[in-house]
Amino acid sequence: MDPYILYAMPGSLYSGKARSYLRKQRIEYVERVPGDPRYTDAVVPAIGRWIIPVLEAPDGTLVQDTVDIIDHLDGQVATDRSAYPATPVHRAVAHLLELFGGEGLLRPAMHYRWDFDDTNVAFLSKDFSASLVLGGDDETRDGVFAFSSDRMRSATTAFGVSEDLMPEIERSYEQFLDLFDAHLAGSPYLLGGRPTIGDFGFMGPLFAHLARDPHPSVLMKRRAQRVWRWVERMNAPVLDAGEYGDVSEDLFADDGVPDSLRALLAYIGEEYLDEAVAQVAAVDGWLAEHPDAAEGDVVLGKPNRRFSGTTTFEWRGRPMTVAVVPYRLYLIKRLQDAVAGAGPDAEPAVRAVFTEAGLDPLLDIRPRRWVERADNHEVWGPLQDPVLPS
Ligand SMILES: N[C@@H](CCC(=O)N[C@@H](CS)C(=O)NCC(=O)O)C(=O)O
Repeated sequence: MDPYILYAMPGSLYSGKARSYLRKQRIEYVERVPGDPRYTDAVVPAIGRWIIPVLEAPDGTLVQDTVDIIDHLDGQVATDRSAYPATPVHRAVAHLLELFGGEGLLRPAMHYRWDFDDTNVAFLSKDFSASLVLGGDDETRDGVFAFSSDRMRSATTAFGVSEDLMPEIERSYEQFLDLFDAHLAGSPYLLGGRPTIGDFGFMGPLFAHLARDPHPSVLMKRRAQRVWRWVERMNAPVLDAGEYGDVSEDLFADDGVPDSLRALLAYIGEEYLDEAVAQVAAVDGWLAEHPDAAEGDVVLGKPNRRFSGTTTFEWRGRPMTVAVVPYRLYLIKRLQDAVAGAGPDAEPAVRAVFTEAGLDPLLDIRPRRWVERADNHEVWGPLQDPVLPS
């Protein structure tokens, strides 16, 4: 059988999530960069936008989006190696961690990549252009980096980075490192002895930006050695947990959540709940103003439109304005679907853990249309009664 192909690049946030999954599951794959003509000639026209990662299966099927890539592959691995925990609390927590990792940690990832040019930019320039152009002279490469980095730099403000809030963003990230590092004292992965979608969600920002770019990599190594080791472990095709001794690959016993993980969840409740709620409310507001948007329509009309305006919420006692990203609703819906799928008997245990962390509103909030996915695009779901904070 031909191997899978992952169109990706080392410095790309979401590529790190998909690559880690392929490696941890020991799936044979080769990686191609977006500078490869096959990406431009075949993948972009088929997917309808420039986006990475994209997985090409041996039968030629193209799968875009890390959630769908993991789903596509996870159906083929042994149940006891699935990235989706079988028990309800772990499963819901894994969805929440995937959301926070891929979307919530974007802010420190962007800040530490683009606001430290003295230490970062020489590396970034070579690293980006090596994947974006195959061959080419230095002048071409520098031009490609200038173009792509301008876009990404301006995206930092879309994710809430401003001069004013930078010190607080750094304090918040340092607190995150301390909590995650403390949790890793007890287990090699977030939910115990093997990685779940929560770990893969964390891996995007923590690998591509925060462990790899020069400035934040030193911070992580100095402040949170266990987190740095977790990143290394998440790229290894073996357990890579020697420092834990004779550790089992099971998740925590009895669907349990240790105190160190409860502390991390409480941090996510403090840091991210208001933002997530504001995103859902803002997408609902957009839908109220666009009653023509119908079930199955591509969200915002074009697959490469990612933002539906801005929203402002209170973060650490200060107003923060960010872009509204409808895609996040896809992740929140999947969290709620996982809880519903576990059945009414399982719900109280999930709710207790979420309530303790102040995250229970995420179990109930609902816009008038969810974001779903079809044919590698985000599409609107059916109309429903919204449930929003008053
Ligand atoms: N939801 C997507 C996000 C993928 C994504 O945003 N990838 C970035 C690179 S890390 C990208 O291709 N950005 C291109 C652009 O925004 O134009 C996933 O999980 O795969």
